[in-house]
Amino acid sequence: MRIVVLAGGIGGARFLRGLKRAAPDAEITVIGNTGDDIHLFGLKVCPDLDTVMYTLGGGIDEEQGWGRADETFRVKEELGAYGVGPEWFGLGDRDFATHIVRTQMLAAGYPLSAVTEALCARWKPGVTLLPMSDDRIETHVAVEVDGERKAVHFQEYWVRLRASVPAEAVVPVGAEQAEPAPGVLAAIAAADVILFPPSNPVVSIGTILAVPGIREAIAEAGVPVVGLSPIVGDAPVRGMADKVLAAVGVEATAAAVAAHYGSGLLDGWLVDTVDAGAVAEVEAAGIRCRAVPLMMTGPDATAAMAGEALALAAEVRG
Ligand code: FO1
Repeated sequence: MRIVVLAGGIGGARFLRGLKRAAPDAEITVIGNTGDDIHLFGLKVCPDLDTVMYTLGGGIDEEQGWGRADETFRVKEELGAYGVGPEWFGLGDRDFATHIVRTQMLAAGYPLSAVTEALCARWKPGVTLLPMSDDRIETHVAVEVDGERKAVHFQEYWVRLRASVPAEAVVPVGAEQAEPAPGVLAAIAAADVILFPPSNPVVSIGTILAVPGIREAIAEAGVPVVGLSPIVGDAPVRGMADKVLAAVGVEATAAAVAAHYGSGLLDGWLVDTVDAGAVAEVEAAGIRCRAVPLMMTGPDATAAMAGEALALAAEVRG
């Protein structure tokens, strides 16, 4: 079975670990979000691609959900000693190697998709990891700070500001001129199932869908598209999805996120058991809905969730 998964950072990566357990024989292609990418110290950092690669490759800092395990920060400290920032983005020594290799391959003319393939040759994530695009796309957030309205890079909003100020707008800069990376549309066309894991619906999955051609390809794929709510009990499970959902005028509820994707895209939607009351509302929107445990409390729970998503896809297929 060929499964295509649109993934952001931590939530998507953890879900993928469960999906690999639930469907060990499946051919999984991950379309990774690159809107979180940031250029720091002359290096290109791809947080969501790296989080998937490290999580599935066994190198992730499990407790943080991002960055490498057993990390040290000597280079960051030395940069700080030179007064070279930003100090608010924690790049570790092991992680720096990934960004150095990526940046020198990009400088040699390799597209991001080829670079990602090369990095994955080391990590062997057990999935095909494709960036959503080889073109530069960076999410910026319009905020009002000290009475001044400005656009900050997503990472500054997320990490330095901790999403403590309302996001007035979220803009994937460059998306309109971008193209899907090689293999992305082909993977969607060849898929038997397409899954939206509990990643951020605005800055992760929303950004992937903003690449011209991807949303249309999924809508026209003619195969079950099933999503899992990142919102449980009217609050995001992790991260601050509610902050960016507000920016796009979407309530932080499991039903509102399903409606946000829409029945033109979604065939099925999993909500957590605490949101069982939302099932009727989602079904009324033309999206098949089931209430199952959605807390990724460990590998067994995550594998069970992934199994439920595949079961709903089978039910939708009929
Ligand atoms: N998140 C933080 O909250 N603080 C950090 O200092 C931080 C550093 C960092 C470095 C590399 C990387 O790949 C991810 C990092 N993240 C950090 C997480 C990152 O902001 C998020 O994973 C995504 O951008 C949102 O999904």
